[in-house]
Amino acid sequence: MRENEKPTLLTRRHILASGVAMTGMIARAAAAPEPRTAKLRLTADTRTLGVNGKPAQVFGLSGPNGKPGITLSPGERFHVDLVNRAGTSTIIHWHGQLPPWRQDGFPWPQTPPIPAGDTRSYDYAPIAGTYWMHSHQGMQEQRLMTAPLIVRSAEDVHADRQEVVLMLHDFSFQTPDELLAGLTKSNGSQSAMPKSGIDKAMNMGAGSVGAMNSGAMGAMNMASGMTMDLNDVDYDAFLANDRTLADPEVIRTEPGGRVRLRLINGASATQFWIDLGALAGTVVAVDGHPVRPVRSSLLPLAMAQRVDVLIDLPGNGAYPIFAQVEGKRARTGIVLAASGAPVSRLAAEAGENAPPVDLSLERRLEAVAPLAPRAPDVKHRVILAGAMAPYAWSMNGEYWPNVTPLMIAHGQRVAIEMVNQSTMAHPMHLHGHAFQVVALNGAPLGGALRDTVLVPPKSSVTVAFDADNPGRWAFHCHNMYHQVTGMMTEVRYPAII
Ligand SMILES: [Cu+2]
Repeated sequence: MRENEKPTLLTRRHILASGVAMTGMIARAAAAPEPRTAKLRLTADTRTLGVNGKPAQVFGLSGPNGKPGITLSPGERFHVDLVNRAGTSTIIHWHGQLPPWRQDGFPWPQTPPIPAGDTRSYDYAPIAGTYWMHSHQGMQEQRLMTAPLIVRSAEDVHADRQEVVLMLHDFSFQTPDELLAGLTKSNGSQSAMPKSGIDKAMNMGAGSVGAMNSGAMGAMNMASGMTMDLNDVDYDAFLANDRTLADPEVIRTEPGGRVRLRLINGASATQFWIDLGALAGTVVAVDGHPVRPVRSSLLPLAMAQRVDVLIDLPGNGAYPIFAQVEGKRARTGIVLAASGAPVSRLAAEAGENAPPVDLSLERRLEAVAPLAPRAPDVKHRVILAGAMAPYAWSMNGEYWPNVTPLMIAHGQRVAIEMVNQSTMAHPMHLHGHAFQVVALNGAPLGGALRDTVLVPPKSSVTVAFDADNPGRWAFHCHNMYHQVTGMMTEVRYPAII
């Protein structure tokens, strides 16, 4: 692990003089007094992944060391050349980061996608925490154009703990176009068809929840016996760091050591329950932002969300970290194992279906650095609607790109109430701002700072933020099939050209 390596001290002059050839050495200089100034290279590419014993062509984003994504040291700028070798145009969004809007990686007319073969440069001051990056072009995210973006804090560097990143994906051998055609039935074919809305409806009043429920279920949903929809797509596999449970990643740990587990849900249309099994976890951050510690071993993780968990390993054993798909028995995961500890084969399915991902954790979260108390200057109410048939999803009755921007002005305190009138949960993501969760179903809350919040069926969630980053910002559902069928709008400051 990086923190166990001997720091390499380099002066600014050395770094500048040595240029790109020094990048590898500089990358290990975690404790150096001067932040790195060299540019990092990030390559968007294609790769072959083995899934269920078969090869699959997918996209990838590899950093300077050839591994997925980028890890930055404390104080280091996000100074990156993004090289497009994907064979098609692309644009990469730095999910949850707060760059100037033209560096956000969204295909606005002012910031078009990067043509195949071209390079685009980025340079901004990142915020520390667990973030990720993904394509915002077409349906490339569905084909795994995603990677971790980890910005380490000074505390991370000095703490005596191992850092482990666990990134989740859903995977299908069908193309995103085929999956979407099945959902919208636009191809008229039955062969590439995901489950119908009726087949996959899960009656919440029928006691069909698994052992994981243990009081975590949203009471409103239980009480109403409402039918809700889960898992639009039937995936062929669920991946943890690109691997299934048939051949999971085994991360060797120190006996009795401490781990900071950085979990990222990079799936296109799947939500998970993180199950730490025998291990006790302490949640210390969500979506990169510190929260007051919450003890839990069972953590809901909506699409695009992250959660950081501190885990004290009890001894010399091997400890699986499972991620179980909501409404299903299917799961994926990794293993934390002391060196030499035998790792037994793990069943690909849990004993019972997991319940729907809910707000049970959200309710318990408190930001370490909440917004200053202040009444909102502007309130927007956004109705989330849609259905499985016809398959289309909207915000305030509008379908992207035919939308009316939500206008805000620099310096305002903004509140957005999201009211979900549909029977499906929507993980809602706002670009360019960290918001605080301030009410759940109208009940006030001094909740977490985040960039993505789940709005369960027939529920409302209110978030607030300070308008401090002028530009054009996407605001959308992070279920990729909801987004591409319309569930996206714009939050806009005046006088942006
Ligand atoms: Cu949605």
